[in-house]
Amino acid sequence: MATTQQILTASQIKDLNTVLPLWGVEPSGAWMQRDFLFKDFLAAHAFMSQVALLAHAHDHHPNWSNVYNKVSIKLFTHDAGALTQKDQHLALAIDGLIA
Ligand code: H2B
Repeated sequence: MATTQQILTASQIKDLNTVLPLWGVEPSGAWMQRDFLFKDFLAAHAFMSQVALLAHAHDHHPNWSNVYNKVSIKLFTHDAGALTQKDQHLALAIDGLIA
């Protein structure tokens, strides 16, 4: 996936609220996070498998946790120590998995 690791500017971070309204963005742009709720553990696990395929395709990987039917995903670019376009694009793709 040809996206850049250029750190998002302050105005791009502000725009995330419009582009990705269901994601919470840390004000300084260190990370973004969203919680996903499913009917049970198997549904949550199926979602995580789909996200794993996306992460592999994007060569970009989430920090995440799962407790039964809840999946919490935090995105940032480890190499940059901040949000980059790679995070924005992966978040959009993850949102695309949800009907
Ligand atoms: N994922 C995330 N979230 N941040 C990174 O900086 C990152 C990654 N780097 N996935 C990638 C893999 C890098 O380690 C490989 C070598 O492309």
